[in-house]
Amino acid sequence: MRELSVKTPRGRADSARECSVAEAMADAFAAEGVDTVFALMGDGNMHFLPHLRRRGAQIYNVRHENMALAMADGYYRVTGRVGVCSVTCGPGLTQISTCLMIARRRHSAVVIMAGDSARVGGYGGLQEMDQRAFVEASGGIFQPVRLPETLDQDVRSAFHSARVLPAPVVLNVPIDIQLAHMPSGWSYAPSDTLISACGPLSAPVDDVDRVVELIELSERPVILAGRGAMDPSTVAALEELADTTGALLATTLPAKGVFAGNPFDLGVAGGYASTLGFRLLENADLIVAVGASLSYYTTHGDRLFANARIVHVNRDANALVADRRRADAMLIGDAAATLGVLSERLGSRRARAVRYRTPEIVEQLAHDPRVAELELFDTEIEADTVDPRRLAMEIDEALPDACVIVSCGAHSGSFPGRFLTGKRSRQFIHSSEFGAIGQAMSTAIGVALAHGDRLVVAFEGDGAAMMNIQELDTAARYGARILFVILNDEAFGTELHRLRADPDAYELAQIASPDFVAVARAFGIDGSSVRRRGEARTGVLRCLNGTGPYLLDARISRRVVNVAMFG
Ligand SMILES: Cc1ncc(C[n+]2csc(CCOP(=O)(O)OP(=O)(O)O)c2C)c(N)n1
Ligand SMILES: [Mg+2]
Repeated sequence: MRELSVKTPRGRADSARECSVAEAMADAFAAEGVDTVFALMGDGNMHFLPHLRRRGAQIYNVRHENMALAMADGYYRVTGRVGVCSVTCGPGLTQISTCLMIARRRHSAVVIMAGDSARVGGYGGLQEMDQRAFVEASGGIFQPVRLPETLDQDVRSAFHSARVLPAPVVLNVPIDIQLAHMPSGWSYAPSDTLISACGPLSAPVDDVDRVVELIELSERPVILAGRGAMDPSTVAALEELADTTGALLATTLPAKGVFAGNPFDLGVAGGYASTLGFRLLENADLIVAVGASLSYYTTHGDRLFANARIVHVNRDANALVADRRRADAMLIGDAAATLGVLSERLGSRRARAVRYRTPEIVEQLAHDPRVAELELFDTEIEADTVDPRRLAMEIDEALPDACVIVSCGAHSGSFPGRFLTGKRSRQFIHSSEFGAIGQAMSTAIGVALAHGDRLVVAFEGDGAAMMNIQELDTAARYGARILFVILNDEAFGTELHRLRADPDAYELAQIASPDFVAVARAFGIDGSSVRRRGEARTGVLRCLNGTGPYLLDARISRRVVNVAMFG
């Protein structure tokens, strides 16, 4: 006798009916609010996914497991909701190792439902392996479903860990457990019922007073906003704090644009800083980093802030551990609440508000830094290619302010990073954590499928594009609203520029690329190539007039060198 499962108003799932563990697990996922899953099917998850689909979830069939995880990660990054993907056992799981490590480094909340071989027997052990060892070596948290009786605890624990750490969690479910019967009368309470609501956390007043003292001593303070300080009220509080302390403003790459239009904004800190921004950051004597972990990228491999005192405002007391940074003071608390106390303690001691805002610096900041950057390499470029800096600027002008930019790493990734302008309504997602290439297009698909209303623009090098080109098919099938821009120098540009002095090596780094427009068309995606000025703009407008994905194959010059990498 089968009864329908019941979802209570709090999302709790209960069932008195007979069902398999796979089916009950689908109830549990639905109770967690999972309505989107990026998946590639096999023995290990084919008993589960149809049940979840019957409960209303959208299952996106993806072409490679690693990219299913990249999409779930992209989904998390724009929604803040746990991203979910699903892979089969053995070879399905081993495909995801790179994106698992990336999700760990990004602190992304993702749950990966992975099948595992039956504990006894099953295809003579064909796909058996030590999945725990593999997951843990790849940076994932391993959460097994141990027994039907522990399903509720195990699933809840997976979602809870993903959310609070945040981190990628592999929910590992042996096939024989999936097919077993659930004990009658089971119930599921979702992970958010474990987290009791608590008010905003503010740092202790003594710690705040120490920071007031450091601000008082400073001549050239900079307030740096990171991913944890992007909500508009925190941004407003930071701008006010900067006004009253004479500080300049800067952001990490993910927070690029949150201070757009503020005359004291020096832009992004790190390798993608403008020349002026870099100099101002090098000369700063105090950095107040709010919701920013001062990573390798932000400090440009520790080359920035060497002479500055460092104050951290971060909710996470562990924010510094991973990135080896010292802190002269640390305020552990929510940005908005802590800034409120800081502003109160600063009180009337606000007279010296000029500090880093000398007339000379304010005048320099008024100029578009990209103009000076263009002069750095005023070089003749090859016929039928475009300057990647001007390409980014041309695309920038044609794009609406409110869009999401997903950029690659490698040599060409710096051009969108430096030459697209930040806007308050524009979000930047960088995809090269763990130094891995081949992520941007797939991350962008997860972003677009989560966020149908805003155009997503994905920048990917030609070499990286060939690592996830099959996902153009996924973008086409689901009509993802993405402008793919291939930064095509027909080379592993990073290596090419490094090896320039060695003719053999230089040749080895050159790889002729396919006609990406023809490839896109074969997948059902419209596109055009860019070999001259103006063609990018036409392509963007065609994309904006359409409804689905569009691809630009931009043949970029090899003569324009990324100063962040080789300057
Ligand atoms: C997964 C992975 N494989 C290889 C590398 C080494 N690598 C770094 S940059 C690069 C070149 C990538 O070429 P492309 O995407 O065309 O970007 P470009 O450097 O030309 O801008 C390679 C192969 C890497 N970082 N990650
Ligand atoms: Mg290339």
